[in-house]
Amino acid sequence: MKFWRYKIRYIIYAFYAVVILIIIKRISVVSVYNRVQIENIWLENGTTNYEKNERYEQWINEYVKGISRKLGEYGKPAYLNGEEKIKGNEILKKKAVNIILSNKISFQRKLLDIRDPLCKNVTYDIVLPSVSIIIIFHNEAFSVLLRTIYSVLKETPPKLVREIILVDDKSDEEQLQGLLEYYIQTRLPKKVKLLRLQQRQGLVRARLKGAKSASGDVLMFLDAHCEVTKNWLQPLLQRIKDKRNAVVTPIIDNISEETFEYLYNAEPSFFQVGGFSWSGHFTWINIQEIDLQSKTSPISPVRSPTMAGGLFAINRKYFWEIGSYDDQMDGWGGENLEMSFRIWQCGGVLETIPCSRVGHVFRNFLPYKFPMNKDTHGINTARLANVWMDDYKRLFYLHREEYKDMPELIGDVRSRIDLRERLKCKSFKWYLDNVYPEKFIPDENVQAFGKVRVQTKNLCLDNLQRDEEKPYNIGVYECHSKLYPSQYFSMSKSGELRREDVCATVIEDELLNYIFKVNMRGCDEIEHDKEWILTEDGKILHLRTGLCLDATGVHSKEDVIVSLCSDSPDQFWQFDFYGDKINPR
Ligand SMILES: [Mn+2]
Repeated sequence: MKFWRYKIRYIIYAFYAVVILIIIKRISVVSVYNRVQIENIWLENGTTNYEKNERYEQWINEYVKGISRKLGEYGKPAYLNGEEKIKGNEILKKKAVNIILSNKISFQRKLLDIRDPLCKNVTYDIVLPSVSIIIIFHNEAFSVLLRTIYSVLKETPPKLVREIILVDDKSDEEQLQGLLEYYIQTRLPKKVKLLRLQQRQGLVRARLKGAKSASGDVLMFLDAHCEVTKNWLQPLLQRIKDKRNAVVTPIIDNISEETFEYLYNAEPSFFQVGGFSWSGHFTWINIQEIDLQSKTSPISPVRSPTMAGGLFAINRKYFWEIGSYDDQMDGWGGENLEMSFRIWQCGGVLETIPCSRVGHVFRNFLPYKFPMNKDTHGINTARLANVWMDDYKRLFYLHREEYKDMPELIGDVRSRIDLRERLKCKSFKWYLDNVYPEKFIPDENVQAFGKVRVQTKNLCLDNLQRDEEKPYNIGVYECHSKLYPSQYFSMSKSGELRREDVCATVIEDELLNYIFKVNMRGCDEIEHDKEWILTEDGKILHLRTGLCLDATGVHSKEDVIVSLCSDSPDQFWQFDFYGDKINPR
């Protein structure tokens, strides 16, 4: 008995000793490390370095002094007053982010835990893959970048993070030069690394540079204007550990570029996944019916046809095996759809993981240009269309005719086609059928499509260049000699008179009583009321009202109407094409 009591006591002593040793070691490592780093700075540039050092300290002091402790805490909206408010609005217009406000919000502000409550009961493996977090930036605001880094450091278990690799794509903002380096070396852990590119490379090549120098099991790409939330990384790593070919994204919440409010849907199970438009743009879409049905729990991974591109995690070796990026893509844009199609078509899966949530500052415009104002989004998308979209690229080129059959503009894609062959990737049709069955294909499996012409006149249905983001009325315009997107309509198998995402319904004109017009709105917003009948002789009849599409008395650029069906020649319409195949009537 006594013997055991002694033994326990010694074990406790030994335990204390180990704890104390660990603490001492930590302190000395930190101080030695800090000293070494600062000395490096002194040595860097000869005699002026001491001054520089002072100047940076002063700079940082001023920053810290400017921070207002409670501003923006817990993701609440923050506001400025007086002079600062005016300055903030000015910079918002120029840089698409309120940098004046960002500078006043703590680098380490707290955010709420907004995950689905079910996430709190999930346990993750004790051993998870390590991660290299890659953050590229070009002229990102210093405080926005620092908040991104701090939030990662704060919300991620250190043992999971092999390194944080910052890649500076040749910024010219002054604070991102020496000050940033000094700050990292004196105030951030050693695992935060900074790579400087000597020339502007654009998003793809900057990310590739970061990925090449990474050594973690998993690559986590993160934009430089993000804030991660509680336990954001574990669910992503767990999924990749369980499924090596899963490329995963968090739910991306919106951080307001005006107030830095952390916006999120109060219903935690509501989130969207990625789609695309035929013009080659990323869109947010609701979770598709097939994916809702196969869900086993509100927090299980959800398949996403595409990704927004800024934030995702991927097994590092898999990233290289599956073709990393198309390094001939310049600037910004298109690379996210390229990677999305490639992952799906070549045997991977793309998923949103509901228990991982990251806030991202969505900017209304890109605050910088690329050399020579190059349309990098268009060119990059043409590259991916040629490699991955097979015949469906026709729908992209409808929107971007200028790049059709123009290899001298878009560059050589041979190596990417070789990659597709080497990996034995599936067709784009397979992708549409299996991954994105809800994507509307305007010229397949439809009753009719193309321009819709009044049989007796040279007038065609036309969206009159109206904003398709909100409901609008369609009108008529002189028929173009070619099929342009503004005059492209389809009559779907289920009787929708529609365009890519918007469907026609009938409304009474607000000003003119008893005049009915054709209103376009999101097809999934209207459940009933979007059914039309295409008659043998060419009338287009709205089922609920029994009224017919009519151009009587309507001139070019005016709204088209629906009225009582009659034999008026202005109620007979002709589509360019009927049936599945392109065979003019
Ligand atoms: Mn972004």
